[in-house]
This record gives sequence, C-alpha cells and structure tokens, in this order.
Amino acid sequence: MVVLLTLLLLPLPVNSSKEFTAVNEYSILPQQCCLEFNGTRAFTYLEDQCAFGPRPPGSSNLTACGDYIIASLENQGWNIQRQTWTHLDTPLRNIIAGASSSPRYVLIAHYDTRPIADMDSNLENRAQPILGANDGASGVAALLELACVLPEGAQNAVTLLFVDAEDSGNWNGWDYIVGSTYYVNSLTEYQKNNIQAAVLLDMMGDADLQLKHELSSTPSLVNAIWQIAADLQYDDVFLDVPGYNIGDDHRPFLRAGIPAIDIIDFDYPPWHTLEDTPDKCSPESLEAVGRVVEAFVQKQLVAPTIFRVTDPWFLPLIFALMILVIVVIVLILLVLWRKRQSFD
Ligand code: 1BN
Ligand code: ZN
Repeated sequence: MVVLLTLLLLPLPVNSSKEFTAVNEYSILPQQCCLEFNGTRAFTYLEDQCAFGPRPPGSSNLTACGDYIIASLENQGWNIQRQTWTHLDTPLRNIIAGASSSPRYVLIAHYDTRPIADMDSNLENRAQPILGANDGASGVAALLELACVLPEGAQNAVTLLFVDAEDSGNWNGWDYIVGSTYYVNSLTEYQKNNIQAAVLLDMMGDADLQLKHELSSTPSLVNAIWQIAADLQYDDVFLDVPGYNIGDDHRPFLRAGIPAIDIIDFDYPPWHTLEDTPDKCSPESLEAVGRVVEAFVQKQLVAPTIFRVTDPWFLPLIFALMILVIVVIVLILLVLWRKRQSFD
C-alpha cells in the first residue's frame, strides 16, 4: 500500500521530446539536452561545399553547390523555390526553402564565395578565387543542419534563404549583397510586415570563434540571442561587447524595416585570402551558433518576442533635452527675479 501511494505521488514522467524551462513568466527556453544541432554533421556540410572548389557567381562550381544544397534540403522534406535572374550578364540564383509564402522568420546565409583573394599577403594569389570555408560555407552548413533539427512544422513559419552574389563587391563593377537585395526587393509589403526577424549567419565557423555584437543589427534581437547564448553557457563564444559595423546580407532587411541580426566573427585573419580553408574552422563553433539559433527558433515558435527595428534609443536623449530646457528656463526666471529685486 505504502509503495503504491509513493508511486502515485511521484511526478509523472514528461511525455514530450522537448522540455522547456520557464526562466521567468515571459521567457521560455529549451534546455541544452533538447537541442539536436550536431556540429560534426554540420562540419561535413562545410567540407562538402569546399569540395566543389571556389564558388564565385556564375561558375559551374556554384551551380553544382546550389544543386547540392537543394538536394540536401529536399532530402529533409523542405519545399524549395528557386529565384533566378541575371546581373551584369551573370545568371544568379537564390534558393528559398520553406512551406510558407509569408514566413515569420528568415534564416540567411550566402552560398557564393569571393572571386578574388584580394586580402592575400601573396600578391600572386590576389587574382585567384577563394575557397570560402568560413566566408560562405560555414553559414550554409549551419542552415543545412538546422534544416535537419528544426521541429516539425517549423517550415510553416521559417524560411531558410541561401543567397547568391554576396561577396563580389569592388570586383569588375559588382556590389556586395546583390542576392539578398534582390530577395528583399521581391517581397510584398504584406510579406515584409510578417517577418518578425531575419537572422544572418556569416563567418561563424572560425575555430577561434569570438562573436561580438554587429553594430547595425537590431539591438533587441541581439540582446535576445545573446541572452539565449548565455543561458546555454556559450558566453565564451558570444561576447557581450560591441564589434564592427558590417555591410552584410542583413542590411536589405533592415532597410525594409525588418528586425535583423548579423551573427559574424569578423576578426578572421584568413578573410578574403586563399587561407580560408576548412582547417581554420571547427565543428564546435558551428555547434555553438547552431544550437543558439535552434533554441531561438524553438522559443519564438512557443512564446514569440516582438522585436522593433526602430528601438527608441532617442527617448533618453529627448528626456535629457527636456530636463536641460527646464533647467535653462528656471535659471532665466531666477536671473530675472534677482534683477527685479535689485531694482526694488
Ligand atoms: C562579409 C563577408 N562580407 C564580405 N565577406 C561583407 C563585407 C563587405 C565586409 C565589405 C566588409 C566589407
Ligand atoms: Zn567575404
């Protein structure tokens, strides 16, 4: 009888594949144990892309890599749309994965690589195209792994966007961020209004990963993602310090009024050199960022936070100005009163 009563009083096992911790009444976070993003598997996606060789816009290597991305996504049951157009006589293609024509979240990576290694210390290398293990393949690898681990039904809210022609700026008349600009320009006002957050993953596979706040990113979105990283004990990777202001694929979203963040480690010595190879990257870095983004999406699907592009940074300024005006008026009145007294 006592055994029966004890068994009845024991808490029931939770019959759920996802466990959530209520941190406070407004925030619900998945526990680390429920996150499935696998850095080792993601790293194979990074190596697979590099095996195609350098992947500049219009190249057969990029076409083959794009076909590989499409095949991987279709294998995971994702719906695919191809957005094709021509720019400077070069055929370009964005790859859009998801089931909703009006997603609430867009996760972005560029799958092209820079046509020239113009930062290479060896002058003879500068005309050659880069392999882009970190600058190109890392973000794509993370999105392909997210395609495997995001919950059933995520497709209805999340679009995975693989953009072409991010990295050809200042070369033969090209700009940076051509593919993401084309995507955002193709959205209707309704679609833009529906996107709650755009999350760009770029150069986040560096083995020595130290992420700082990208300065043009939406502050409330940065804070939300950095808080999740801290809760998952990734604060050694997600440093709570300001970083650089980067003209990257999140900018067209910001310009369209959509909250956006660039998760990027721009302190990467092999940047735009022939040294940007898989040995400079690590599964651990991919896993840290992948799990934080996985947790972010899970949390947003359960208990969404609303982010605002125009954070009211100017409110304290207005408040300070009002105090200044009041102080000046009081001082003027005081001086007038003293003058009047001296006349009397
Ligand atoms: C990011 C990775 N970017 C290029 N490769 C964007 C960028 C453009 C960064 C210009 C610095 C200058
Ligand atoms: Zn680049």
